[in-house]
Amino acid sequence: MTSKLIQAGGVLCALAIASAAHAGVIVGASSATASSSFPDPVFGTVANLINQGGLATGYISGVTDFATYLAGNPQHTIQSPGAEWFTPFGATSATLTFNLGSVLTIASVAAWVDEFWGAGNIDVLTSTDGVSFASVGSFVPTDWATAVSSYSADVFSFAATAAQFVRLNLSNCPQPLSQAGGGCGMGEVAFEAVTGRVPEPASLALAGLALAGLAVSRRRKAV
Ligand SMILES: [Ca+2]
Ligand SMILES: [Ca+2]
Repeated sequence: MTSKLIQAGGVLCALAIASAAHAGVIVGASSATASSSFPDPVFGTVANLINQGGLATGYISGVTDFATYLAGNPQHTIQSPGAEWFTPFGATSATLTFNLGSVLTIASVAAWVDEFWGAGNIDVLTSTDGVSFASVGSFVPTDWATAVSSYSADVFSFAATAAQFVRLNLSNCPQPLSQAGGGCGMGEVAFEAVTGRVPEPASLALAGLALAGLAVSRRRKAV
């Protein structure tokens, strides 16, 4: 009986690890910079990418569950004022750098890519110091038709990595279904952080042992 109870504790422990490994919260950057921006604040304000401006449903940075929020398919407006950022006309590439405010463990990028210009390819790089960046991969975002009334996020996930800074290298701007002669355009960018949501194996093992011990002690009292 004792060994079965300990096994049960171990199973609960394993389940806790499995669910924690997939859980993450959505995090917005505290600041952002762009290699070039449209020469008009209505279209060239990079802060519009991290202010939740244009999102039909908002989130609480560091609190809202990332997967649950994105599963709700939150839409971004196609309107630009207070909500979107663009390069000057004719730019085929641009670099966006986001500062998360502190080093977190990042596992995904959610990017709402503008329907009017967009970006054909996005390389994702991370850094802990803002100086030395390493690639975690790249993705081809959805090419929205300019006629859409709103647009969804593309989620790019990668091996969890420690980062305070995330850089997006946009290229192949504008996208094929976008305005010819345009540049790069984005609506919003957010991140999935698993920091603080993954219990340390040592404390989980102790919790599992404590659970098993509790069960054993109850069994003994019953006897
Ligand atoms: Ca737009
Ligand atoms: Ca926005």
